[in-house]
Amino acid sequence: MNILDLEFIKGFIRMCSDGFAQGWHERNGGNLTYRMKDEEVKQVACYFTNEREWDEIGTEVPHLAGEYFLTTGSGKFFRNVELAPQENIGIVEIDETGTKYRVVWGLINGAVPTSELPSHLMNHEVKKLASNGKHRVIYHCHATNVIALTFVLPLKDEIFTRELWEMATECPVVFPSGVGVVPWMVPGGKDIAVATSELMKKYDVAIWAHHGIFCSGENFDITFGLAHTVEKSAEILVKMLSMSPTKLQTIQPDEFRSLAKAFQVTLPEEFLYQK
Ligand code: 2HA
Ligand code: ZN
Repeated sequence: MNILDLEFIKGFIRMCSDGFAQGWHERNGGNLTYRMKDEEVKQVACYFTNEREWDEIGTEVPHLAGEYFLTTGSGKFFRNVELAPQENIGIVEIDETGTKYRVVWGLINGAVPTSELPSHLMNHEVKKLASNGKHRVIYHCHATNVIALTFVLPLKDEIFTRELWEMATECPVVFPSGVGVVPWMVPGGKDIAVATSELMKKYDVAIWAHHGIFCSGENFDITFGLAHTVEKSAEILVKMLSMSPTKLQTIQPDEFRSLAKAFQVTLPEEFLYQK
């Protein structure tokens, strides 16, 4: 068996390539992590090495103690993942205290996990607990139109959620809980990790002002599809605002309520305000 033939590794690599093809991963932009299933850990354990040192995560994630994650590497380019997986991605093990990690596979030649590891792990912890273990994927990308909107819309959850919902009928069905907005912050550290994980208790998507999308989901399809849907909606809004500062018509609050009923989703009333 070749480790690269395993479905979860193939799915991870495909998501990196798909994200690059969308134009969301210039240079080393963006990062992806996947919380492995127990049976997947067993399948690949024979490839693991214990030679690498334990390192500080930079935050505490006690509910992830003993878990294994597939992760993109710090400074690595998404466009290279498919060509040389072992150099650009790797598997990390979390220690029993939830404060340290070590690389057990991949990330060869001394490479290290994504600089956003604290944000990824804190959000994995929040989403694991909130979803009863179902959420496994955390994805960060530099989606162009979402970033553009953070210069012209007020950085408020209710504004971004409502504007994105209005741009495409499927949006409230794809992200019924809405989107959160994190003000501009220094990337890579504990502060942005804490701010994002607070929002992710409520949402599956957080928008980092002037930076990109941060989102969570059960599998690669759902998580990529979520980022794709948010960015598509943002693109429509950018086009609309380029044509006119105002809308001649749009989807109304009562129409969202009918949509929610028909598609059996709950849309929080806080986003269905009268304008
Ligand atoms: O360069 O996207 O947020 C990786 C990043 C940091
Ligand atoms: Zn980034």
